[in-house]
Amino acid sequence: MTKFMPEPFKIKSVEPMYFISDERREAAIQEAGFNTFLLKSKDCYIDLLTDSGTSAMSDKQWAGLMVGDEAYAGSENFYHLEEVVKEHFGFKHLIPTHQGRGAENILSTLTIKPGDYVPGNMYFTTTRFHQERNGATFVDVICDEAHNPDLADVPFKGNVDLAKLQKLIDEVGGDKIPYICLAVTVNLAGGQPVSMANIKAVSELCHKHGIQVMYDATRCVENAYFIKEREAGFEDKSIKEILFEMFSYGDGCTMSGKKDCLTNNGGFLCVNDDELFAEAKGMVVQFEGMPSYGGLAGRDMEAMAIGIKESVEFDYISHRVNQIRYLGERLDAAGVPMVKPYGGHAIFLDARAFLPHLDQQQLPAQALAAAIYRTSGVRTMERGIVSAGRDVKTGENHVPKLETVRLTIPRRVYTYAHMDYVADAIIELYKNRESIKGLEFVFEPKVLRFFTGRFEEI
Ligand code: PM9
Repeated sequence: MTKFMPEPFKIKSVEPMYFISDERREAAIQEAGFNTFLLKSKDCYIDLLTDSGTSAMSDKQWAGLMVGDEAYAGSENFYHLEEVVKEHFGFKHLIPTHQGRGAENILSTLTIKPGDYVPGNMYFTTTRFHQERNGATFVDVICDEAHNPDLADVPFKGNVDLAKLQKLIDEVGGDKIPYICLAVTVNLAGGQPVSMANIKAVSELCHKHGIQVMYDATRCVENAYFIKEREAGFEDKSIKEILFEMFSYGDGCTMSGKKDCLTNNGGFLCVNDDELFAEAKGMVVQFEGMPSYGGLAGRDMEAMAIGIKESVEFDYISHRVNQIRYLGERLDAAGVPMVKPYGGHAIFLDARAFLPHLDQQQLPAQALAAAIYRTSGVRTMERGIVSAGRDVKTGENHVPKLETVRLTIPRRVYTYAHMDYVADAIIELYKNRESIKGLEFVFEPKVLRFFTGRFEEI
């Protein structure tokens, strides 16, 4: 049997892509201040910046756009989305938002009081931003293994370390912790999953102390796939059943629909608590729109409802994870250092091991992402010291153990042939890695600096 089964779709509509000349790439990376976020899309040959909003929609989703009910209130598509979310996630209440951070804003504003603590299994940029904006201190309670890129045999590197969580509860008390943000999978750990056993244990511990369990559900289908593949007792369960069980232990979630819901736009907040739901409805009308659309068009909600159903199809999700594994294995065979095991949405290159001649203060991941673009036209993203930002209290740089470049694979967009191009380009660059110079900031924005910061070669 073929190890890597072909793409589980036929191509019905195509978007041409063009190779970018050496001269244009060189000019483009200079114009972008060595920040791949600032490159123009037309200057990118293969775009692995993110898997957010970059999915290819199916024929059924495109057809769904045509049945968009664009009524200001009570759109048919909202009721469809509500039904699908209830069937797959199981939470009692749904509030659509324009994207994930819209939901993060509502949840953090309504539940956090200044001086609170929000534990999480590793930070995410926008998520921590909203927690801190509302006066909370984020506390990382992920297991130590998650910070080590080389531990390839740990199947659930996204797991919460229960001792770390217990220690925080003992130190500050449950009443200072409105919720735990439980990410499934964990983006910045390299797309690593959380086991069902760990989810259950976290839920028990939190609920014992009156702490709500709020999932960051952004890549929850990938998490369900890893549970099916790696956790005893789940091999015969469907992805949908596993997903439903994962959420049955919690109190709500924030969701960026732009990832596992297979859409180009959208997100939502789910909660079980009636009072919190009432307050969230009061807030969504101030910042997003009516509670029955939350910043989305009816057609977007329809595409999201259909996308959720497609995302739990086994052929889709197994191809997705295996395409990433394929890229990982090709790079690994050439000795390119990476976070292992391979994640659910991306390969994360270990920039410090790739560029041992650079100190972390010389921004090796930012430099590597720029060099990959410069030499191949492949756009990737820094996920290291630049993304980590500064401590809000001390102003000092956060210094993450993982200094990575993320090769993020959009869903249903690229084929194995594209992965070969990417692998060849990075392997070639790895042979010439000594030529890559470090970078320094020439413009550093105060918040979420990785999006718009500018750099110069040292
Ligand atoms: N993630 C990503 O590329 C897009 C923006 S940050 C560069 O990985 C998690 C785990 C995410 C995420 C976005 C959000 C926010 C929340 N949690 O982008 O607002 O990966 O829809 O979601 C990005 P929105």
